[in-house]
Amino acid sequence: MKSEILAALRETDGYVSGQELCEKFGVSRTAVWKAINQLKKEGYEIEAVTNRGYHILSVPDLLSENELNSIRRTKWAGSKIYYYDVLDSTNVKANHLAEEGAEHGTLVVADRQEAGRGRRGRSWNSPAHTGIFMTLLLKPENILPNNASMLTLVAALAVARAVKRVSGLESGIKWPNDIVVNGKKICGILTEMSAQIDYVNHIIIGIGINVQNEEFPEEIKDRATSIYLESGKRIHRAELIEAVWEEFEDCYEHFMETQDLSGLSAEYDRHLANRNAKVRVIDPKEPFEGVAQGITARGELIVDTWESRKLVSSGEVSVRGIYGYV
Ligand code: BT5
Repeated sequence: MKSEILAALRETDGYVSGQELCEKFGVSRTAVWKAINQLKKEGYEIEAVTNRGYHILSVPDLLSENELNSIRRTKWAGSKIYYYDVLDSTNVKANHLAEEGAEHGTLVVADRQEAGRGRRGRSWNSPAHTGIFMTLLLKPENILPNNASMLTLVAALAVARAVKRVSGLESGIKWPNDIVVNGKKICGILTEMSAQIDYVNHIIIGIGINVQNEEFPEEIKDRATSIYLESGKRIHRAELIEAVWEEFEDCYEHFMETQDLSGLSAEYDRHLANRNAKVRVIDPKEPFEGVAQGITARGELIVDTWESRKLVSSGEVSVRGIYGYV
């Protein structure tokens, strides 16, 4: 009920009377009063004016289920939200939930991770009260395992759109899964899948976004940045989470129509940070250099070398700028 009361308070710029809330939710005045007090304890500033009612003055940068549910505008992403102050990794949790039967659209969010994961055993720096660490569970009925890796690119585009919408920052995508601002990483995406040869059990999309960070550990400070550091703005993490999944639903719909990126690749290319840049493709078999041109409808990076055009698929390959990280 707390999140419904919160939603009702947020819907209006003015006051909502206690009576209205009682009637709307079929509860007693004491129950409303208790819920308001709990919200205040959590950091919401709510004023109560005799004869007028309650009015919300400010909202804390919280990621609780109440907060997330009270601003939810998505159709299915986040239909069930699990929030934790701390987890080892939201991807690990989402995987467990998937195996226990959690539904398509379940979202796991944590304020801090103790073992945040990057790709191929790397780690993701996940301190408290600063970032977004979240994982969406997909149980699509008709997706082929070979197509699942493209979802990382779908999510990257959704994050780039959402960051722009909420903070005003223009970001680039460093193929395939990094979102960068001014050459530094603000977001990483880790997509994992449980599948048989021709059948997907579930897919989880883990997204980490640096939002309020003011500094980073020595080993990543040259290549990591945050929305705060780049824009000077203190945006609400919950608002950004909501925006990411709203944009994701739209991008995902395009993706599912064709099960490839044909409807999204032009927009992805506009965001491609290493477009027209010289890159080194760190292929364990045969590293090479060339100029990145864009992506194919299957999400491969098109790289022109001095002798031929090559299509790079994400799997085992890393791409680095010749003159820096991007
Ligand atoms: C990624 O891996 O970029 C995927 C990161 C996914 C993190 C999310 S958080 C929610 C969900 N739950 C998880 O456990 N994971 C996902 P990769 O491309 O391998 O990049 C990892 C590298 O980025 C590290 O080796 C560092 O160099 C750098 N790095 C680590 N933490 C960072 C941070 N907070 N910001 C920017 N760069 C970071």
